[in-house]
Amino acid sequence: MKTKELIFSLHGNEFSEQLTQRFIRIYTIMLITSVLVFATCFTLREIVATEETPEKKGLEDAPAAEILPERQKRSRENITNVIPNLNNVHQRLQALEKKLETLLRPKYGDSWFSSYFLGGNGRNNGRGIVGPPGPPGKDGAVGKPGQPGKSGIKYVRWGRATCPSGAQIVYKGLIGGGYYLYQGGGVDYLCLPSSPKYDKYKDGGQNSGYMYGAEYQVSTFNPFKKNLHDHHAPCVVCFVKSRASMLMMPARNDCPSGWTEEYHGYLMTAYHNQKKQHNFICVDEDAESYSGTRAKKHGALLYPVEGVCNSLPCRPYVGGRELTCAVCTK
Ligand SMILES: [Ca+2]
Repeated sequence: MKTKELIFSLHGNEFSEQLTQRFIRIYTIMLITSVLVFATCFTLREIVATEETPEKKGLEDAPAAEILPERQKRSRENITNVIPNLNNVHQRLQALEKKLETLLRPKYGDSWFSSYFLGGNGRNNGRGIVGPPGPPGKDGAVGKPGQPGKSGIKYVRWGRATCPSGAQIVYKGLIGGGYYLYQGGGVDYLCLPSSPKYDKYKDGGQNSGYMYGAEYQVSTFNPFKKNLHDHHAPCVVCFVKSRASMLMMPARNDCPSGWTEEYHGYLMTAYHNQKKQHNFICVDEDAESYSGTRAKKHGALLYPVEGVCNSLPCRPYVGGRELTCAVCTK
């Protein structure tokens, strides 16, 4: 396919429209130029005609030696008179050019005149120069509310089998831990469910890790409302849907500002001089017995926790005083 046919096939009507507009502009400028040239010629003719009136006839009768210098003098005068007229025409042409340039500048750029007659450089596929970006648009409408976020927090209420108001029971059971005379095994107290489910197993001891039920050891001092010495300790896992964080506050029986108290009670852990180590847990101040009867099996043990001076600042801490605790959510 020839180049011209290719151009027409690519641009179609748009190319034809641009060609027609350019032709009209060329025709307009040629017309204006013709009028100006005609006006100039007419002016020159009038000047020449003026020179040929009575004064010219008088010269015909004069001797040839006098006619030649006189004609040279008058020619110089004519030229001197024509120059201001030509300057006037030139100024008008410049004014017209400026007006056209002002009208066509947005489409053809700063050098429209040279581009117009010598051809543009074809930037942007002949579509003109891209203008500056417009101002930002208005803000859009507010979107629909999103889906409720997933939140909630769980905690263990040690020493109780029911959850506080506003919390759901996940499951309940009894506190388990390692044997109080063994060094090995885990150190965490666990809230074991009341009904275990087994998969593969082999009954009988195979020298494994061991899990024991936990008993309160409060014979020397019982901070609870009931006498729970040697009783198995219950526990319950609670879930609060409306809050997302949990804090176990040691040495305080209340919660920081902005936090909701779930329960408060006393810190408990393993005996300080026995081999078994355990973590500290917060047992409810109104702790209960798991089975209702005294067990005295001495598996995992739970002792109150006393502060010790010389390492803790006394005061405000008091040596030998049982430490409180609180479980808080937010
Ligand atoms: Ca004490």
